[in-house]
Amino acid sequence: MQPYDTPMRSSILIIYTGGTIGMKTDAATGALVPFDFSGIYEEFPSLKRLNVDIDVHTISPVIDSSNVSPENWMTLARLIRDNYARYDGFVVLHGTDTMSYTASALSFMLENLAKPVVFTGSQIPIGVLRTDGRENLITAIEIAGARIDGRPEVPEVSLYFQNRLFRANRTTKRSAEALSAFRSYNYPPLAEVGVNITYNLPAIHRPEEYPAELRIASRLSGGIALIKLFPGLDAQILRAMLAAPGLRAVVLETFGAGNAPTCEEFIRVLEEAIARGILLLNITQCGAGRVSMELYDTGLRLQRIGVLCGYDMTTEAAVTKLMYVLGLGLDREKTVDLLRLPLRGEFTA
Ligand code: ASN
Repeated sequence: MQPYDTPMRSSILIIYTGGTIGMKTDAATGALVPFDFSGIYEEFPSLKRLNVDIDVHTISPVIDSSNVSPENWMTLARLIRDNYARYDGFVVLHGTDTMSYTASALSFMLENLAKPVVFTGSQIPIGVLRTDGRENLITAIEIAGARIDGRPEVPEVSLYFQNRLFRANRTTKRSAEALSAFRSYNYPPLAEVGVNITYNLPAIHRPEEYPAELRIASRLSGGIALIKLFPGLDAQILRAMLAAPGLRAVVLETFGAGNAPTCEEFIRVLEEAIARGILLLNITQCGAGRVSMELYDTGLRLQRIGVLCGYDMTTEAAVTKLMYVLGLGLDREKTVDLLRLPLRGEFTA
């Protein structure tokens, strides 16, 4: 039993997958070499002052996140499931380039998650003096271990970067330069970090149950494509793309509030694809705002032929949601039903 006035210690598993955060400068050569996170307490002695016990698991081989694949996401999901009972929270260190894809995928794959899984990384290697990684890492650990009324403060998949905690499946990497690299245009931060960590409690999802075991997706579907419209996109080229063997679903990045050309040939190409059973999911190529297909004739045409509304979903969430939902192997009607529902707070209808 913990003494009454001592806050409970949390046990956190840090999963290091690769990316810039895991690099330090070799003192002898000046080259960037991998940082050994198992020596985390020696490197950051101040971590001992946090009320957490930390273990580190390094996924082998560590990768630049541009090489990440759905197989890596399965490995990550299994690792979290297999360690779920032993830890109060998880911090996933990941390259920033595709972090929003991995974090969005995990948000769908960890089906009954009731513990924090906080993704973070850095723009500057952790072993470089001016790194943003130290603060990102330490605060992510603190958030993963935080509790309110004996329950985890943020029991969902989140992404912490530069003083803000976001719902992971609402994020997108927006800068290859700024330290504040991520944005969540359509959902407020789950926490803002200044002198204190201020949690935005109404924005944080709280599960109805806190099951002891984590259920995860058993597979992710292939056959997903992403097509971004532009004025002058040739209908024949679009037809060829939609005729790709194995294609099952397409995220269509349209203009503004979900609009596309109304010319007959363009609409016919989309109609033919839908008739062949291909699912088309409409999201906007604008960062902020939403698809409302009934607003303009150019959107209404898409709605009438059976293009599905992606509301205010990010590209990352739309792609990984399709992989997850199609991977469930349900019939078309149930698949479409799940695409119309926010499963993990990934859109606001
Ligand atoms: N290329 C790196 C990655 O995504 C970029 C980074 O982590 N800042 O793995």
